[in-house]
Amino acid sequence: MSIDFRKENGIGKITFNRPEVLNSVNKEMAMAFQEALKDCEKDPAVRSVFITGAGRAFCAGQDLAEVIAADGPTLNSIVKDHYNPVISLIRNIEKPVVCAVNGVAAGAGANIALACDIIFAGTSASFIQAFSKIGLIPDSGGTFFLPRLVGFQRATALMMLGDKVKAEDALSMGMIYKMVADENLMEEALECASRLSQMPTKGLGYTKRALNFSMFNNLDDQLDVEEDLQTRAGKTYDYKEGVNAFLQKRTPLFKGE
Ligand code: T3D
Repeated sequence: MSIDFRKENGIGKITFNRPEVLNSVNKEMAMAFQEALKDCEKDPAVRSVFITGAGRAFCAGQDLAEVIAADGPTLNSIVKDHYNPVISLIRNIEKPVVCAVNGVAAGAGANIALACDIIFAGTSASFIQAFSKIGLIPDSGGTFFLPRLVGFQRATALMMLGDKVKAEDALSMGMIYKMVADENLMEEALECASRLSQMPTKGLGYTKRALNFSMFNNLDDQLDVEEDLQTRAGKTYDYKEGVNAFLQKRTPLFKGE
């Protein structure tokens, strides 16, 4: 199976599983990834999503052997049908998506990571906007997320030059949330996904929605978004539980409702 997908303890755990080709993405894998994300979106028992790669890489982007195959998908279909739905799903699932970048993340693989809510990377991980080296433009939301994460100038240079960014540099640029020793990466990133899965899922989902809007809203529009979503958050079970638990000096038990 090109994707290992399991649901455990409130976490939808997705592992890219083509290690022999550094988890590069072919059609089958793209579709399986989309199905797993849709399952996570629909299933109320899943309260956080975790994405990582098997073997020594996170994901080397598009499977380049597939694009030269006579019966392979067209470039247009690869972007429209494989990657765009993946990025839309990651951003629109109203649950936190944590990723653990365990090695190289190149091309679409780098940009799939950048679309996630919280990015952990192992010390030996790296990020490469590999597209320019083969005459392509960055896709999978890269031109949207990277300039917002690291600034326009750095994003332009990284995308034009295709230089490898080591995890420590990605951290100092603000591209990722945390760098963790390779041997502790899975434990720490999963711990984060587990913690999030016990938190008020609706509130986290509304937070994500507000952050999505903040990418293009002006302040007045964003204040309206906050007013609306705060009103909704205030109607959730978990809000009442959080306030009651605080006043009763006990640990809250959130249900994600
Ligand atoms: O038509 C379209 O392409 C549209 C889609 C665009 C989206 C994109 O993602 S475009 C960008 C595609 N990705 C790349 O250009 C990255 C290609 N890979 C690399 O540059 C290098 O493999 C890495 C820098 C990622 C890692 O280098 P290294 O030296 O650690 O490993 P390696 O020896 O290059 O790779 C190991 C194996 O994985 C090797 O196979 P082999 O020789 O052991 O049989 C290699 O061919 C395979 N592999 C790595 N990346 C890909 C791949 N096979 C197919 N597609 C790949 N992307």
